[in-house]
Amino acid sequence: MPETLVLTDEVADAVGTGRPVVALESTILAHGLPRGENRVAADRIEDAVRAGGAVPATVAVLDGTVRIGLGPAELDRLCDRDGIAKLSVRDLGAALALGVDGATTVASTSALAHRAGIAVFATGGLGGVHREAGDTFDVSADLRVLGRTPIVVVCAGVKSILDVGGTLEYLETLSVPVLGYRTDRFPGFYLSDSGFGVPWRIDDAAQAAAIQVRRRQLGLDDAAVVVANPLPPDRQLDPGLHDRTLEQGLAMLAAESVTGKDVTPRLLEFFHQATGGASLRVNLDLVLSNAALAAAIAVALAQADPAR
Ligand code: PSU
Ligand code: MN
Repeated sequence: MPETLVLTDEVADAVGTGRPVVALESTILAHGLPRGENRVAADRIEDAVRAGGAVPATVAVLDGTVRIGLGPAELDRLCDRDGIAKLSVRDLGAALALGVDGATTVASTSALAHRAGIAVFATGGLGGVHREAGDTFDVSADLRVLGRTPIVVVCAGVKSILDVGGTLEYLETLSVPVLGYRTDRFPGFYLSDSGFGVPWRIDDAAQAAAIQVRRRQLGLDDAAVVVANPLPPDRQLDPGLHDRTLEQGLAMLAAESVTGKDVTPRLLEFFHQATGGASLRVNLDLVLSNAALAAAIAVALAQADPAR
């Protein structure tokens, strides 16, 4: 039998000696960013983690093996090829048994990173409750998996295409804490403020680490901690452009009957085209910012709880 979980030597060494590691997802590379841009972004995101003093570990499935940490050739393969599957947790068994290549979502990256001993994960935006969820039952698997996976996830909130209030209610039901980083507002991915507040505000990485340490001490850390990190308002997508594009994008999804796991990639692509690349710049900006903050939290957590 092949190994199921393969760590690079660098990641295995860092995990084994308690040094800071940040997991990164691959769906944003393979399905969230356009070809060409995605490969450049992959390096820049890893560089942002390294600059913050942590080891990056991009997660994917290659030839039916879970890889925790990817080299340049593997990132090329993920970013440049057709036929990379989008793998949530439910897809992992099939992907491994059938030997496919696939990118991991927030749900599957969190679950796999935790199994590899990694405590912090950076992404762009979480999946959530879709606007028509009452009829379609489209609630991202990200939420349920975060409800049972002890990892700190740094994100820029959830995409504005979602039912943001419904998503926050669902996270409350799952006992997933949501911490606003230097803000009282829950970010809306492209927008600095989704229109909803957060239950807790933190002002530095050490506070995020302290919260996770206290949860561990209580034995109540079975769910993830979401750290919501907004872009500053002067770097967000222009709200007027955002609202127009969202309306057109939702109409496009309905007209083309896009459903299921194709919704998120199609809408991101639509935004990137309809805004003439403005949303792409914002998307990259927020992922880099999240990677840097995740590195700072991983460093603080390694200092605060070296025993783990
Ligand atoms: N946010 C982004 N780009 C993405 C995603 C989120 O900026 O590509 C991906 C993440 O991998 C997330 C997934 O887990 O979309 C959610 O997909 P769905 O809505 O089908 O659950
Ligand atoms: Mn969905």
